[in-house]
Amino acid sequence: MQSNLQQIREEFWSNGYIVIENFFDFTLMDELHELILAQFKGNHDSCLNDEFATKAETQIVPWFPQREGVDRFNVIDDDARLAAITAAVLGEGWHSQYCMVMYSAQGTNGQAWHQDCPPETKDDYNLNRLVYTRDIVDEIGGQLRLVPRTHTGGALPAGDPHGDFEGQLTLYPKKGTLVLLHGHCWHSVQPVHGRYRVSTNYRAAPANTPDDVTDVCVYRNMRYRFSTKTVLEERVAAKL
Ligand SMILES: O=C(O)CCC(=O)C(=O)O
Ligand SMILES: [Fe+2]
Repeated sequence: MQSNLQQIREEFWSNGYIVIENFFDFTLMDELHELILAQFKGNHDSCLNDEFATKAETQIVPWFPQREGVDRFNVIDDDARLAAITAAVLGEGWHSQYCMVMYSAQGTNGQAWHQDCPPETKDDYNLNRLVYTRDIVDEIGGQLRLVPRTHTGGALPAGDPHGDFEGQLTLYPKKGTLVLLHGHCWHSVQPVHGRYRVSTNYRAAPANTPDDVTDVCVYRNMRYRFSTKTVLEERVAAKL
């Protein structure tokens, strides 16, 4: 393996995430961004139900462009550099799951702290390959927060859905930045007070990972199953 890929693999597995700036060129980011804006123009209906949004303190509108034949989004899947990095991190036999654009309108609360899938089965996890088509800045909000090294730290503690953690980092990915983030690593998205915020996630998984690995998401106040829209477990912080 080339030494830069080796380095990426080591950093990812040590911290649970890695940020690579200027990975995608601006022309491509602008092109994808225009397609995203065209999709969301006046159309903010979410397929996630309101009960979920309220309880999870998470307000995003997901869009799966490739499922609707918007093939231009394949360009990232077809990027040989990204494939090489993904193989370095996940090992041979990895596969891509889906591309999901996440749109947050002005005045929405982002995403509460979560793990994309339960950490108890440590070998079953998703890899978030996050692409940012515009800079994430304080004026807009929607900063990405995470707690380094928690990909091996077990379940997110029950508690305040948006509350602070010791050691948390706030990331400001820029246009063209690639963030790789382990699905078990604790992460959240800050509220959006500017016009809107978008990110695009090309999720991938190692060989032999069940297709529905991200069906159950772990929040600080519950575990939620998306396919049946049910709360699997209410979680309450232990009193001190
Ligand atoms: O939009 C982001 O920056 C992170 C979104 C997220 O939590 C995810 O894709 O799992
Ligand atoms: Fe997530």
